[in-house]
Amino acid sequence: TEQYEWWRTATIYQIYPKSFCDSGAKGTGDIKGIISKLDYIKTLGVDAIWLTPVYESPMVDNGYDIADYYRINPDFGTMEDFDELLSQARQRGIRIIMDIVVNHTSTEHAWFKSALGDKNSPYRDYYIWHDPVDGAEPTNWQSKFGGNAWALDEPTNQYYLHLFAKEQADLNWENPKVRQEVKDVISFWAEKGVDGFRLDVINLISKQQDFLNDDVGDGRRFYTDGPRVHEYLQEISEAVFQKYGSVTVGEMSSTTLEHCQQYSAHDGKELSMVFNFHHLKADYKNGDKWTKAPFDFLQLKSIFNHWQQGLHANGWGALFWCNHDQPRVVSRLGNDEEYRELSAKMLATSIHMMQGTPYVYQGEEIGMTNPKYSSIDQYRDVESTNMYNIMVNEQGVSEQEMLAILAQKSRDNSRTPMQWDASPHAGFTQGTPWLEVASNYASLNAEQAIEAPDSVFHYYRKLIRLRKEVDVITTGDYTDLMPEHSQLFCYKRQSENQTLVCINNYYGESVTCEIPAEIKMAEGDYILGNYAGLLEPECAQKPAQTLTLRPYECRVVFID
Ligand code: TEU
Repeated sequence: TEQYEWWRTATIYQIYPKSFCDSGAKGTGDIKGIISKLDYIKTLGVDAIWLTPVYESPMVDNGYDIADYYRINPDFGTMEDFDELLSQARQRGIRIIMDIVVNHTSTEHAWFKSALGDKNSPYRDYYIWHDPVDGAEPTNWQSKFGGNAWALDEPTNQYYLHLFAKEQADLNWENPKVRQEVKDVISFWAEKGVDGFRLDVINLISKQQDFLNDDVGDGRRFYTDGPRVHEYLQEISEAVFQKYGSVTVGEMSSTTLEHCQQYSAHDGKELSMVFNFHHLKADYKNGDKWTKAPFDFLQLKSIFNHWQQGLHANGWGALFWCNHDQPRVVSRLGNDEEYRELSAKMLATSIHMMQGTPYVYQGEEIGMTNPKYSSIDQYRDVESTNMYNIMVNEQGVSEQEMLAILAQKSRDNSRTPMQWDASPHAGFTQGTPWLEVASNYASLNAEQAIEAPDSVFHYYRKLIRLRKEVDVITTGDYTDLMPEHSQLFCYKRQSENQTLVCINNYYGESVTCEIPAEIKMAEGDYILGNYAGLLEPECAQKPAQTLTLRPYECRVVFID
C-alpha cells in the first residue's frame, strides 16, 4: 500500500554495533560510536539503518540472547544515547530499524529465571517443556549451533527447547500471554519512533505440537514455516505493524518461495519483505555448511531466478550477500587479492540490479575481506567454538582441516572491527578490540575509500542512487538471458517503458560471448560498469556480434 512505498526504492545499511565504532577504549563498539559515523552513512546514501540487537543481554550470542527487551545493554550505552541516535538519524533523513528476537530469550531473562526449576511459576508456560523420553531428551532435534536442542532442568526433571544455544530458550507462542508480551515489546519501540523491525528467525516461532522424533533430518521440518506461523504474524501485524506503519523484514530460515509469497504479500497483512538464504548455500557440500567447497555457479543463478521470478508481483525480497552471520562475499565468491575491488563491485552490481530492497552490511561498502585467522584462539563466536569442539573433539576432524573450514565459514569472518583508517586497530577503538582486526586495514579502510573516486565505496553510492533514479530496477520483471553459461550471469529487467541488461563475469578470466539477440545497444547506453572508461563517449562503442568481458567485469546497459 502507498504508505509503505519508501522501502521499495530504499537501500538499508546493517550495523553490528559491537564491531562498528568504539567511542572510547572498551574494545567494543557502542551507540555513541554509531552517532559519530552518521555522516559517513549519510554520504553512502542509504535510507535506513538496521541495528542488530542492543538490548540488555549476557552476550552469549552477541545480543541475540535478550535478557530485557526494554533496556539498552550498558556495554552499548544508555537509553538516552539511543534516543539521541534516533533523533540524530532522523535529522539526516535516516530511518532506524530494530532487531526483534522473539523466537527465544536469554536464559537470563526474568521470565526464564522464574520458570526454571518451578513448575508452578506463572512464567513456566512461556517456554517449551517436555518430560524425558526413555530417560533422555524428548526428541532428537538438533540445535542450530550443534548438539541436541533440549536441555534438562534437573529440579523438575523436564527439558526445555533451545533451537540455538542452550542459553537461548525458545518461547512458547501457543501461549497467548507470550504473544501479548511480544506486542507490548514491539509497541514500546514503535512508540519511541523506531521506523521498522527486522524479525529474527521469525518463521521458526510455531512448532508442531506433537514433538516427534525426526527420522530423516534434524527436526527443522517440525517447526520451519510451522502450522500457525501465518496466523501469529497476522496477529502481530494487525496489532502493531499496521498501526504504526512500520516496515518489517522477516528473517526466514530454510523457508520456501510459497511461504515467502504469503509472508510478504502486497496486501500487507504479514510483513513488508523477507530474507531467505538459499543463494548463500551454493557453496555448501550436500547442504552442509561445515565443509569446504567451491560455489556452484549454475545453482546460484537458478536460485536467484526462482526467487526473482517467484516474488515479482507476488511478494518482496531483501537483496543481500553479507550480514553478521555470513563470510565476506568478496572472499567467498570473488577474489580478495588482485581483483578485490573489481570483484566487489561486480558482485554488488549483480544483486543491486535485481528487484527487492538491498541491504549493505558494514564494511561491505569498502570491500572488506575475511580476516584469514589461523588459530582457534582468534575466534569468539559461540557457533564456531561449539562446532570446533564437536568436529575436532568428537568427530575426529583434524585441527588443521577445521581451521581451514572456519577460515571460510565462521560467522566471525564478518564480525571483525570496521576498518575506518590506517591508525592502530583501524581506528575502531582506543583500546584492544574484542575480535582481531583483519591485517589488511592499512591499505583497506574507509578513509582511503572516500578519498579515491573509483573506490568500492563510491561505486556503492552510485548503485544506491541508480535505484532511486531508474524505475525499471524497482518495477521491472526479470529474465535470465544465459542460464546455462558457466561464467556469465546476464539478466534482463523489463518494464513497460524501460529495458535494462546486467551482465557479470563471475570469474578471473576474460570471456567472449555472442551477444544475445535481445541486446541491441546504442551508443552511450551504458549506465554502469566496473572498468574505467566504459562510460566515456569514445569507449561506449556500439558492440559488434561479440562482447568481451574482462576478469570480474560487469556492465549495465539500457537496450531498445
Ligand atoms: O540467525 C539465524 C540463523 O539460523 C542463521 O543465520 C545462523 O546464524 C546460521 O544458520 C548459522 O549457521 C539469526 C541471527 O542472525 C544470528 O546471529 C543468531 O545467532 C540466530 O538468529 C539466533 O538468534
